[in-house]
Amino acid sequence: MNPLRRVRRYSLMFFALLNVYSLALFAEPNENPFPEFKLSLVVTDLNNPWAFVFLEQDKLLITEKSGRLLLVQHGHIQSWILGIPEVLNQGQGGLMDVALHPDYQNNGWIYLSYAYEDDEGNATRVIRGHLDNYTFIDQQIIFTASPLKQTPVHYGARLAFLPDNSLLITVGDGFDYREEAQRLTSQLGKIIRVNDDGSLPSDNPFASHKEYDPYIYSYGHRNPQGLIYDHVNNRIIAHEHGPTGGDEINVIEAGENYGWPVITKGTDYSGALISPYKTYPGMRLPNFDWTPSVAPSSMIQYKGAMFNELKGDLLISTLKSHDIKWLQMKDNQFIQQHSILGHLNHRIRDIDEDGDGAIYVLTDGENASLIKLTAKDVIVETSQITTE
Ligand SMILES: [Ca+2]
Repeated sequence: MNPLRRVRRYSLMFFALLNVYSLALFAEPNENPFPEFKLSLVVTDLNNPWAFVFLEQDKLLITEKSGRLLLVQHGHIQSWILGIPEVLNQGQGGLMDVALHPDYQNNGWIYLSYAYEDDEGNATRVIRGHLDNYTFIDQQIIFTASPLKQTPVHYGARLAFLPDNSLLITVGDGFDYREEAQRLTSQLGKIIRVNDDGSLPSDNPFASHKEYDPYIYSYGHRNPQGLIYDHVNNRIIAHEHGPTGGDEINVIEAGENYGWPVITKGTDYSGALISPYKTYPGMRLPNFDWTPSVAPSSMIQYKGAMFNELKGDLLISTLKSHDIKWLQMKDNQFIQQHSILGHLNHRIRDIDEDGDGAIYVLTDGENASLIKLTAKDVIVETSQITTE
């Protein structure tokens, strides 16, 4: 047997055992109230994946940092998509998020974010295009963050559409450029809002300020990589990586300042204080904070019917704490969190749900997998589990 086959067979056994373990774990009385579920493997052998999106039930696109966009159907990689522009695959950068236009069924627009590089530096860039069989065509550049930076880290790069079809894009502070997060002339450390074709929305908060960057929607961010529109409470929610401690969830409002690097509950990686301030006039405090850090990587608001107990709550994937945080909401407030999947001991990069409400999580790094969580009483088709 070749070594790869052996590894894959082992990993299947591994997950089969985990499946039993997770059921046993949640059978304990007074334990985690997360509903019982089963795990199955959808795709294995992914190489540093970053995000995925469902084109339809059982058909999805997965990005890999190297620049590959994979089309996966019924648990098998059908092809990788041709025509994806060259990406800067270095540090935290590469091909990153993938999102569908809210009217994708009619217009077919697919949006990608990635680390763009030219002779002068690098930036978070967003493009859109159409899928024509296995080729990405009709490409248009929607956004390129300015100014260019030299560090291959803190890109943000998460995409989310608002109900008016405008697009929010997170842009990180570039790490070495953290003071830029407070400058309204720079797009670093910001949440950006553009129309779906990349043009400027006339109702952006700084659209009429000649001296400010009109694409800025909110500022004072570090490296936000979770971004959703909360359809229950009609608001925007983002999370961002803090330094050491100080990971945050913020309710985002137009034109507001979220404090970085003037106020933070975190400290620098060296242990040094970033700022003497914990509060500052005109700067928003986080709605929820993780200290020590969990390294939140992505987020959904659960909508499906499969796990009714989760409806309207946030599910947040984490890298550092190797789990999914279930953040319960009540009357606009974030009231309590529970953790699941910690026993897998994997960094988790992305999370989403399918049309049935099954939850999918994407592990991080080399030899990564897409794993499906199904409610205990739902029959899992074994054909969806990738075997030899
Ligand atoms: Ca903050």
